[in-house]
Amino acid sequence: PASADFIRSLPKAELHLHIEGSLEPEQMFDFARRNRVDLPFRTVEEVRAAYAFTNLQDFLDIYYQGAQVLRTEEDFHDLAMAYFRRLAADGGVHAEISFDPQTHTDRGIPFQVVADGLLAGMAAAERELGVTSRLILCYLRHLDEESAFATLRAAEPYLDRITGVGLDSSEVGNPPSKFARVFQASRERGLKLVAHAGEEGPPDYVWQALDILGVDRLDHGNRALEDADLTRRLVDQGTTLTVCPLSNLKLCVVPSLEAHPLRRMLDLGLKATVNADDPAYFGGYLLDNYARVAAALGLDRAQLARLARNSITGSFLDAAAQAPHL
Ligand code: ES4
Ligand code: ZN
Repeated sequence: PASADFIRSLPKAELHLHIEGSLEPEQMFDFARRNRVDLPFRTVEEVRAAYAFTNLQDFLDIYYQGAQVLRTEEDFHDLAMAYFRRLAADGGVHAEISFDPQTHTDRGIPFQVVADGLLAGMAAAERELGVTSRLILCYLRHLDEESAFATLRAAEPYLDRITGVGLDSSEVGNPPSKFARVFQASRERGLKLVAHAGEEGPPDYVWQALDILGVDRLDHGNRALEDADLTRRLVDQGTTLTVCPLSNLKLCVVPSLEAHPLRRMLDLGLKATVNADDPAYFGGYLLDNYARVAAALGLDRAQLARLARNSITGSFLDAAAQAPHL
């Protein structure tokens, strides 16, 4: 089996990472203390014990609660920098990190505080670690389209520093079609488009992400495999799928890592990548995701190198910035 050292040595980009999902319990207590926020937990062990999810909504409830400790620009800077240090240790060279502005603006934290803090952390990571990054603004799909439009307006002064928009949160009952207009407006502003689809939602939601939103990349996409025509479309189009093995395991999207469709995706010719999603909640960062799914599925070095290469070519870096990693 491929060793962790081999995987670490591959230049890799992380394309599906919610920065709020990198908040470790220890950090949650640090931020709560310095911001004088009350937590419903007394110890790190109590927090970890609460991370026993069986579906997406159970996870989201605790993830939004954890984010309440994030209040200042410094918090967002420190959160991002801690993530980039772990990425660099895993042999990551680039990350396209998502953030959920509405989770913060809805509790009175200005968009600027969040964006300035994250952008400062991204600049520090490039300077100190040599890790490049891009920022993806995610609309929360359980909220309405008007709230997404308000978020796009708040982001207006930052659009030169935001690479794309995404769609996350509770999938079932909130189809991509609900956000057709705000995605069109986002595209008109020159933003790249991604969306979570086919994590818990049906293949029809993946069709909608392609045909109605016109996404440049698909987050998850697992359930696309239930539809042969859809699978062929994704192969023919060369759509990058940002797959998250440990997330899928924790949220019971798959019954075991041995049953994960990643190997099948590669065999079908889909452009799959490996990502951590919400590493503090799902039990592993980028290298853990590669190593554990590789062990469970018996992936060989060529398949791992393919996954790493897909992450570079599937990134929103231009060809000149990708070249050193290929
Ligand atoms: C998420 Cl795993 C996942 N799915 C949908 N929305 C999310 N937000 C953060 N993690
Ligand atoms: Zn996600």
